[in-house]
Amino acid sequence: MSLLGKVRAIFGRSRETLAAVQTLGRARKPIDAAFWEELEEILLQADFGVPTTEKIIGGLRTVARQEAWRTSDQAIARFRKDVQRFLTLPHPELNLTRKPSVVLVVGVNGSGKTTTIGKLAASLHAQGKRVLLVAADTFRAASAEQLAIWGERSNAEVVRGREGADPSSVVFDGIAAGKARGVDVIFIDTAGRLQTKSNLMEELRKMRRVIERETGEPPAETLLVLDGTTGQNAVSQARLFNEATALTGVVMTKLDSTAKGGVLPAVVDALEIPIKFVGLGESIEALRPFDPAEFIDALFEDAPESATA
Ligand SMILES: Nc1nc2c(ncn2[C@@H]2O[C@H](COP(=O)(O)OP(=O)(O)OP(=O)(O)O)[C@@H](O)[C@H]2O)c(=O)[nH]1
Ligand SMILES: [Mg+2]
Repeated sequence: MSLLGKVRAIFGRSRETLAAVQTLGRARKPIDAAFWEELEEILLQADFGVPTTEKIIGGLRTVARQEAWRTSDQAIARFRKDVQRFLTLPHPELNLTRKPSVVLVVGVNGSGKTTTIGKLAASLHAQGKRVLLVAADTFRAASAEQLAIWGERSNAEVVRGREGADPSSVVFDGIAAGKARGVDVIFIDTAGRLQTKSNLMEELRKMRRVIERETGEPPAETLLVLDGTTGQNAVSQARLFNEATALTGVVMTKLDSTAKGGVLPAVVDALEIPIKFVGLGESIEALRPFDPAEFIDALFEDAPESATA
């Protein structure tokens, strides 16, 4: 199967919910109250969430009135374009122009931070960059070990701190080592934390301040790693991590599991920060730059015709 085909197959799992949108379009139903209700129901099921669903449907209803649409296929064609436009924000690629560029990686427990760093490090190494991984997760000894394994796989260097050390001191050491060695990119791996624990969020602010002080600038990138299968809680995570750390991008992982597609537009709508990468599996190559057009095509393409019969 081609890589694009594979991406389609993977994203396509979200279709189990979103295929219903396609079916609704194909049915060429009259555009009436029942139609809008049905569309709303489907979007809520697909994890778009209430605010994003209302925004999308509100916009569609206005255009439907203005352009005197008669049947659902017209509304659904426009819906597809609207969602793609929604997902398209400026600067979807990593901004790594400084030397060194510091990338701070944050998120809740188990969202995929360490794995994503490993995958990104491998891809940057392949592009000829010298990469350093900093294990600022000093909470568990096993996590520095896990990062070290990713360092070996991706040909990146690793700096770790003592177990229980202040994460900010490890960040300080990591940046000093990165500067001394002349690396291009420094990834800071942080411990997973609940977005509602204010002391842990304060710890992230402190790491951010150390980065600013030691490099003269905020992190080149602050990436929030979200588990795509967590549904609407991802929106709360996005908001609170953004308040604490001024995010520049989101990585949505585990889209190969049973993620519902709507969480991507919901997060982008809440933050107005681009999704930069999507995780499509556990292996080193299973990370892709996020392409809204590809995502939308995958969601809607090959939706089973038979569903309308
Ligand atoms: N299926 C799938 N699994 C993933 C993906 N990304 C990460 N994982 C798995 O999710 C689990 C947690 O990943 P980690 O990278 O350890 O997550 P973390 O955010 O660093 O976790 P903590 O440091 O404990 O907070 C591991 O088993 C990974 O292999 C993905 O895109 N797809
Ligand atoms: Mg980790």
